[in-house]
Amino acid sequence: MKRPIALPQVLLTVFALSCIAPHVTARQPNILFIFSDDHALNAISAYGGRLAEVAPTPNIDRIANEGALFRNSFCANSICGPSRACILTGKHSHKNGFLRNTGTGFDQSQWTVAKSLKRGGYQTAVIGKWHLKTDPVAFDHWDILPGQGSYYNPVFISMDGKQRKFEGYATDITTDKAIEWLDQRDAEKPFLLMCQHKAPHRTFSPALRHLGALDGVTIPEPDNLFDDYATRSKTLPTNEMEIDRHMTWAYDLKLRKEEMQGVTLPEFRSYGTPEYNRMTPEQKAQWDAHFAPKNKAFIDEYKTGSIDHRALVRWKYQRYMQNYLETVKAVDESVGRLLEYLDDHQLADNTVVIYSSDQGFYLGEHGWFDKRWMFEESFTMPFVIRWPGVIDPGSKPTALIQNIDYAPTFLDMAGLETPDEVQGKSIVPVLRDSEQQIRDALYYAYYELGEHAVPQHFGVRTHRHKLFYLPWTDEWQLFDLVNDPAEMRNVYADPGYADVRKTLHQTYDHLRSLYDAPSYEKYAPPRKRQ
Ligand code: SGN
Ligand code: CA
Repeated sequence: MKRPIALPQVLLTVFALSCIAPHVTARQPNILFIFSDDHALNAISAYGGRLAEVAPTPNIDRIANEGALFRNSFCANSICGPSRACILTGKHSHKNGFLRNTGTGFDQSQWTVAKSLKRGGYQTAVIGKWHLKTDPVAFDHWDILPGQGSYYNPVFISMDGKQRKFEGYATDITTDKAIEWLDQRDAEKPFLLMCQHKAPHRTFSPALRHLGALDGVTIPEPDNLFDDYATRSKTLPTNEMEIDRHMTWAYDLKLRKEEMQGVTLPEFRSYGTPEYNRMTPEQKAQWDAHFAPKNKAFIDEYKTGSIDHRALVRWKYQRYMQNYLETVKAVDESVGRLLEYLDDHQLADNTVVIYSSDQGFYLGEHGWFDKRWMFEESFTMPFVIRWPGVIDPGSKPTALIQNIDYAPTFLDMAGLETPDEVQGKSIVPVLRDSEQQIRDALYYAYYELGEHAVPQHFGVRTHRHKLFYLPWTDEWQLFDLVNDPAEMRNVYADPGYADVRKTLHQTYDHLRSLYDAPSYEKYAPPRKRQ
């Protein structure tokens, strides 16, 4: 027997509807959120970086050309799970509780944007990389990769809790699944679809059809591939993310153990070849046809002793970038397929399309791969967005935006209320008028306990400057991003920057207080580092 609905519940429902109803627009837009993992701005041609010519991304660029490209788009904490938690909650890590990848899992009892959208009439789905440890809540449909997921023949976990393996390439399969979901959704309701790729995350493994796409291309190097880390934190030289010392031969650079017989290559750590081991014999044959002759040629040359240290770093950089940029190709194709689907189904006009990635990535800048740091390459998130009839095509807003802004933005688009606890701001005013600004400065906090030997740090960035603090070594860093965009010179102690330093300290204190940031000790490791 059904229980009669209790009066307080009826009142609550009426109250909830009265909160929502007045703001709901006649046609709530669909939101297609295409999200990748570790995709640097420098590897998206619309951003016009040094790789734009050798590795164009025409489909991602299409979103920018038909909508807006945000160059000043940043994360709040440059690491996977935390960035995703910031997106879902609109809050900084210390408020949503998911401070680091190694934590206990996202607390699903808290408010999320999916909860409000679902309640506000949206159908919600998330497909692909999730990485929050606890199962998605408030998604009508989910089909996710376990943890980091795999590139080849990946396993997915679906809503029945079962794990199933799919033959093929993760980026393609994630896209297939997204399209399948679009095909069977309830066309009467608006949707939020989060299509979240594993690519181009480490191990930077391309779709087999793209192997060789960059053969014969010399990929431009960044000017600071051989950074000496002078003037900056003493922790930089000990980071474990150098192409030189920490990129692994088999795992990252695709030289299999069998191919390295008879030669001792200097190696920081060996992780083997888990992706190769997942492939079918036919797939391995395709892989080998591409890599084996190149690897042999390299090993033969290495044995002659003619490759000096710098040449070796340069060889690794080329190999790394070939794989990374070839991995991006399938991501761009995924975007193309999804845009085509919207066109073919007359959905383009009422669908907001966003392409973003959980944080940026080092593509050799400072000699690095990986992310974590508040330096530009990993602090930035690509953010291109198309919303026909609202955004002027080809806009390039300069507003400082952050991943905590996505949740309030989605709600604003849908005409739904944003709870007071949310710390981010809607960027809809900027979408309507690209000259608008929504803040003067952003707050950043990184809490991991030393993976890749990157220390915790906390800072602020304005349009022109960046100040951050490293509590483990008690060091401050200050950069002038106009005079020194590559962040090679820490000017914290420069008397010429005394006034700037003072103002930035005030901004830093103000933002820490505004966001109710914790003390440095609260989330520090139990014993003092360094
Ligand atoms: C793994 C990688 C790291 C990477 C983190 C975080 N190591 O631990 O290189 O920084 O993921 O990436 S690996 O040996 O497993 O490849 S994140 O995008 O999930 O935050
Ligand atoms: Ca990531």
